[in-house]
Amino acid sequence: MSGNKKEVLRILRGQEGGYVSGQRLCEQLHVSRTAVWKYISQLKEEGYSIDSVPNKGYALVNAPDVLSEWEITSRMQTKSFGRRVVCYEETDSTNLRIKQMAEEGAEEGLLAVAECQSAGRGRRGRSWCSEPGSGIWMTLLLRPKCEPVCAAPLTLVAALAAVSALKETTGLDVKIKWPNDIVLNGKKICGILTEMSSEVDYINYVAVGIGINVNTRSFPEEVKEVATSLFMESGRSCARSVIIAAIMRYMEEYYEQFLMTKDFSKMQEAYNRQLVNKDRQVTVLAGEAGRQHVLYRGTAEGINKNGALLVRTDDGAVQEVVAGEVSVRGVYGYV
Ligand code: BT5
Repeated sequence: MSGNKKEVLRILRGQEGGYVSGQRLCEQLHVSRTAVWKYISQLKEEGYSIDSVPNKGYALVNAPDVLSEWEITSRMQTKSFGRRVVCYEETDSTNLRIKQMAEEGAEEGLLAVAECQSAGRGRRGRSWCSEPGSGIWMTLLLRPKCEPVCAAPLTLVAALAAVSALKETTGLDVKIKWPNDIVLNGKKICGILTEMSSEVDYINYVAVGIGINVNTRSFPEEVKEVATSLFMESGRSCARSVIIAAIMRYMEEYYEQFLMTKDFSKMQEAYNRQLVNKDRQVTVLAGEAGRQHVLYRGTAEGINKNGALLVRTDDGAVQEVVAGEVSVRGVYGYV
């Protein structure tokens, strides 16, 4: 059922505003005219604006900003990433959902998407504010065939995919703040939480969680200093499914590059071009938020092929900063 609805949407989208005859839909879907009419009616009830003209057929005029399985999968242009999507009206955390499905044997490429998370998570026990209906809260399941020590760059793969997709779909000047925040005008628009389950020499799975503030109009007190949304910066609403499909396309491409070398060498240059910290003064801090102390200051020169940030200190030495051990701030604030 949902498969056919997805196909109807996919065919109408392929027509780019033009009309598709009822006959063609029947033939492509191998169903009756009545069935086609039923799918069209259901889509209309869900908020799709579909024009029907006798002797011409159906045309998709407008799609609602919903995160249903058929809305997302009908836009997908990948081989496997995001071809299977599980959508939740509300869940605790899409990372937890993917981890559970991975334990139960789910395949690589499965994507979990939620309209709202009641327990959205950041790194190291921090929380992630996931307001209903306004953002993209999603997690992708990966099963890379490499040693656990090689997995660290996967979080940078996700950052590069997210920044490429956001640039392409919105035209906004989004940048990466090392290692994996996406920022716009000095504030955070997207965060990434990568979690791994592994044996000593074998990765069971990696859950790549991506949170993006898309149509958010305001933030709670505790994050409003650091957070912003695509809507707040551009004044425009964006269709979330378009962004999701673009991220999956880039993610699949970059992931294949990662698997070829088992490091970040093929993407290093592209990443450095998007790096907001590049050639800027940064402060490298150790310890948890609120109790951090300065280790040293220097100029960020970009990342190496393993994803470590190279920082040149005043005495000319170059330090390799490894994600997870320390955090990096601009000298005057978050970026
Ligand atoms: C992150 O952690 O940035 C990772 C966020 C990952 C969220 C996704 S949503 C889908 C999936 N399911 C989950 O449960 N998580 C993932 P970190 O670098 O630790 O940043 C957390 C900090 O960002 C918080 O302490 C706040 O200061 C700030 N923050 C919280 N919510 C935010 C938001 N919506 N937008 C921007 N900043 C936020």
